[in-house]
Amino acid sequence: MYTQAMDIPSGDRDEPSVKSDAQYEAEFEAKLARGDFIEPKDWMPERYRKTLIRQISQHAHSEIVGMLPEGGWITRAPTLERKCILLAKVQDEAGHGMYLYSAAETLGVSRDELIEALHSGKAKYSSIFNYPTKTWADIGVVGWLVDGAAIMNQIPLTRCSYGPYARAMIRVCKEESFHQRQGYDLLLTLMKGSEDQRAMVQDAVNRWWWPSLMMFGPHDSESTNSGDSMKWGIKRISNDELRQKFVDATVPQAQLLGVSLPDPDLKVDGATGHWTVGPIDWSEFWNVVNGKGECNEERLSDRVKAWEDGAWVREAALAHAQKKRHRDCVAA
Ligand code: BYC
Repeated sequence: MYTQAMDIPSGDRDEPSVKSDAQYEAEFEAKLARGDFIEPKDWMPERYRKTLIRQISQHAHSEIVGMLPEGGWITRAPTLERKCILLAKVQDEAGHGMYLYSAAETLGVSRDELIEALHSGKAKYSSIFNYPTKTWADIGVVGWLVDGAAIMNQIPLTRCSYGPYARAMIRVCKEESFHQRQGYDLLLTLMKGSEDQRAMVQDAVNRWWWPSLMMFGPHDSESTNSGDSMKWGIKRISNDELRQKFVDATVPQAQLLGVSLPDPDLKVDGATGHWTVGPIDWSEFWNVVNGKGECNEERLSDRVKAWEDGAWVREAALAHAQKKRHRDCVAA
């Protein structure tokens, strides 16, 4: 229903062509080597297309499911200003989901297929959104750490080899930057408040620190998709390198805020100057990714309910578009 009908490159090309697959492949490789974008109508290897659909759609689902943990706090924000900020942030996430679904559609998959995969539990979305937001401080910590990790991961994606994904990321990153700053600002305010408010911030940091580090995905040695994705310029920086950049950027922010990070092994490596962290609990990560996190079931059922409750909006939009098309035809 929402698919942008586009010509997409495929193995069975419409026009008779004198080029062999090897020539197409060589052109594709040459474009990557020059740093040119691959665009929707360009020839691309089937595995490149599938990898992009997988990553972009998982990313889109994450933005959409990511509205849920924060959305529930809009009515409970403590001031009008905080409510406006949170409302704007959650709406931004919806917009990110829409750009990303559109980018995935340019690869020849329909939005209906993608949404069906999410709602049936087949598709993955970021592990981070299967944790509960228990207090108002969680909203600050989600902005600071979760959006902070998201920016670290997404900035290199603005240079990804697939044009529509890279261009979508430029706007997304600008908005994520506002999201991160509003979270940090919220926390700075709470830290200037009462003893209880400071304790609430520390408790939220204790719960979100490790899941935020897991957002970057498994260690490079365990990352099944990285080899191809790095070769094709979809990923520019590895999971572990991005995680390290995030830790190095975040530890001084925690110090400024006046919170401790829940890792007894956290220390500066004298030789490299980097902050090193203790071991990550990958069994927890895989448990959450495989549907057994604290909120997996709730997130999916809330998402399906939101989709079903919104059916009348989609029907009304379609009826309006049909009426307009009919009027335009009559007028022409
Ligand atoms: N959660 O080979 P790997 C946001 C899966 S939204 C769940 O390293 P890849 C925000 C991975 O899919 C933030 N699954 O994978 C929104 C793969 O399984 P499959 C979302 C994960 O793709 C609202 C397997 O583990 N950001 O910021 O090379 C409010 C092996 O991993 C996760 C994006 O989606 C995970 N954390 O690298 C606030 C960014 N990590 O698919 C904030 C775009 C890994 O083979 N995505 N897996 O079955 C990426 O950059 C990459 O997909 C990842 C993973 C770095 C996440």
